[in-house]
Amino acid sequence: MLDWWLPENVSTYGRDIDWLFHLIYYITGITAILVFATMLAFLVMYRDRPGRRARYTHGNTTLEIVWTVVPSLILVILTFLSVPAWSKIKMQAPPPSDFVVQVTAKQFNWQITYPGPDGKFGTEDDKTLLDEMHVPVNKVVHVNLKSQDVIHSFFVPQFRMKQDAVPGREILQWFEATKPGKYELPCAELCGFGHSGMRGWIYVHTADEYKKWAAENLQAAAAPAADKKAEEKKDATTPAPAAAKMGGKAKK
Ligand SMILES: [Cu+2]
Repeated sequence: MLDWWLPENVSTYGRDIDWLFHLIYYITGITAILVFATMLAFLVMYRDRPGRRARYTHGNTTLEIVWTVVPSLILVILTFLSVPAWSKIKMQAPPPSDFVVQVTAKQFNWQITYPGPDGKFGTEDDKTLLDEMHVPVNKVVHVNLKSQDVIHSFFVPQFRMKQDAVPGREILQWFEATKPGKYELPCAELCGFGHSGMRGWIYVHTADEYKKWAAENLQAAAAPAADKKAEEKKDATTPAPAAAKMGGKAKK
């Protein structure tokens, strides 16, 4: 019912988050309405009228116990209800995957590093992109999150995923996107003067499109610009695939 104002969910665990979000929203919304209605009723009922004298009251112990115990119980129940989603997304080991990307946050960019053809990070053939990540759809992606300077926050609203990047730590976060598209990756932690401009994009491709993109942008052979130009000439007659149009700003 409230879905119209949340960004579209395109993540496997998004429903678990949305369900909790809506539950908490309804509970706090109904509570707010009850509190304000009572307050308005009391304003009218106990307004000043000629001949009416103020009455001194010591309060009502039963009522005070009730309005302390009930909200406490609700909070405890909400905690227990959120445990499954929290442990699935943050506590348990993520679903196994051979797709690992390194994300290093810095003022004010996301540096996305792919291991390159050898599948290992920290080697010559690593490929680093600035502010863009490309992943296949329906694939568990492991993100190794680091920060070069201050605390940043890796946030993809459509994935219902948010994780702080903390200097000195390497934090493993994961997601599985369920729909191809281009999704915003803003920094959700006030990290300095350029914070508001710190954003990247996550391109979720179909399996085929991703293969094409990876072949063009991640393979060692993809680097020389001269080869690329020759290829473009060859391909000039056929329409360029969507993945190629999205392109990659390779850093090295
Ligand atoms: Cu930031």
